[in-house]
Amino acid sequence: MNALFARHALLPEGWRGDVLVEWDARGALTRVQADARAPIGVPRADYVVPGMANLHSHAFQRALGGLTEHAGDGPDSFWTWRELMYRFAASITPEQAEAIAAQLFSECLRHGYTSLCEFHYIGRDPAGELYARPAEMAERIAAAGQQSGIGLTLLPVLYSHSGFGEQALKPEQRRFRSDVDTVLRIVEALAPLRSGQLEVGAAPHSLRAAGIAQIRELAAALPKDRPLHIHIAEQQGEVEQSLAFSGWRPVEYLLENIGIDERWCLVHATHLNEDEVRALAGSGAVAGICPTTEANLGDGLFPLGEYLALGGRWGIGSDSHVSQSPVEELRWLEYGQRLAHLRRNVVSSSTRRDVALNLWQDALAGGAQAAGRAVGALEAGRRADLLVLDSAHPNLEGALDADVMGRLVFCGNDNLVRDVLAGGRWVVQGGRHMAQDTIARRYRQAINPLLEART
Ligand code: NGQ
Ligand code: ZN
Repeated sequence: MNALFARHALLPEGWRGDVLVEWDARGALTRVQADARAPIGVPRADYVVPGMANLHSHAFQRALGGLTEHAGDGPDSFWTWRELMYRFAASITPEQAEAIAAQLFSECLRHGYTSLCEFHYIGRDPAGELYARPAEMAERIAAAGQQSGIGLTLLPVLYSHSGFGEQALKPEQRRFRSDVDTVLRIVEALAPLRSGQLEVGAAPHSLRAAGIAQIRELAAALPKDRPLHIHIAEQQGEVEQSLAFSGWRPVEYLLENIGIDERWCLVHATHLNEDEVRALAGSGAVAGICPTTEANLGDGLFPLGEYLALGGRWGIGSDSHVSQSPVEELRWLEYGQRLAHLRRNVVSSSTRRDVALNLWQDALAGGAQAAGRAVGALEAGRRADLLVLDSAHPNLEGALDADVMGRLVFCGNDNLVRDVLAGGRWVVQGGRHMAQDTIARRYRQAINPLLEART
């Protein structure tokens, strides 16, 4: 039956009672009616919230989680981590990439993400040649998406240089090499996969890996309704390189040279001056904040308070996947600000006082925009992506509407997501993903050769 009756459901206007939710065979919501009567035979739930959109992922990095936490000879940094990551990326086969992605996606679903943007840059084989099917690696991600049931936005990546000023790629970047034509070929090859569950955009990797002229060309050639994502200003080193090359800071440089608007997601955007905060907030683009990865890599803290005061849009990504939980990302996001500014309840205003609710709703809106898909709210016409919380868990005992989200986001470490509907399919029930065992078996087989190769 394509219906659910929720005693409490989080709708765009806030919590409502007795909500009847219906969806069609294609997985789109057809009706969301509050103050309804429960029809006989329709399953019931206590607390229902929209599934979260994950706006930034490199799926293969899931298999590297926990393996880069030993100190090297010198001071470790983002850049030394990157060398380890490149080494890991060097030999991954299409089969392994698919198995790792399926594992990741099933975990993301179990923790409450119902869609994900894959920023996908291993496009070539280990020798640096195109596969016989140029979209082979992206198609593997799509296949993993189907096995898991998660909604996807595939972002084939433009990656031509190793640094500002069109520096030649390094040998260890050979699997990533692409130009505007290759990216557009892959976008075209993926076109038949577009559906309610899958969209295709594109992503210049960074101002280091793509020149301004290339970015302009790609943005002009891609259909106007498709999302564009870019990594930017994640490290102070990048800011310095940008200044040395162009005289501009990275975000300033991008905003001055490319018409940045709602179709753009600027991933990280950690290091901003006041003018950049104002310009980015005013652009309508989404800041793609990835708190656990940014913490893991020692990036720094996004200036969230200032950005929110100017109406800036943002969402969350799990990026390198040291965490697969939106609760953990949102908690870190708020806690980082509390620690830096010695205050509490940062993501709030006099008219919006429920911090966890604000975190969830804002991340949903930004994540949906960055995904370029009709997701992010319990509302007719959007995807049927929802989470049923475990109302039998002690953390939800006696919960009022006003404290459900606070308990979900800020209390304890148990996963309160019990059932997950993604694109109109129940893909998680009782905390278990429908294909969890098969997916985990393939994952174990896939990563063993990679772990042996690692030195
Ligand atoms: C990536 N990851 O492409 O996976 C990047 C590192 C780079 C993050 N920025 C590589 N977290 O930016 O050059
Ligand atoms: Zn990234």
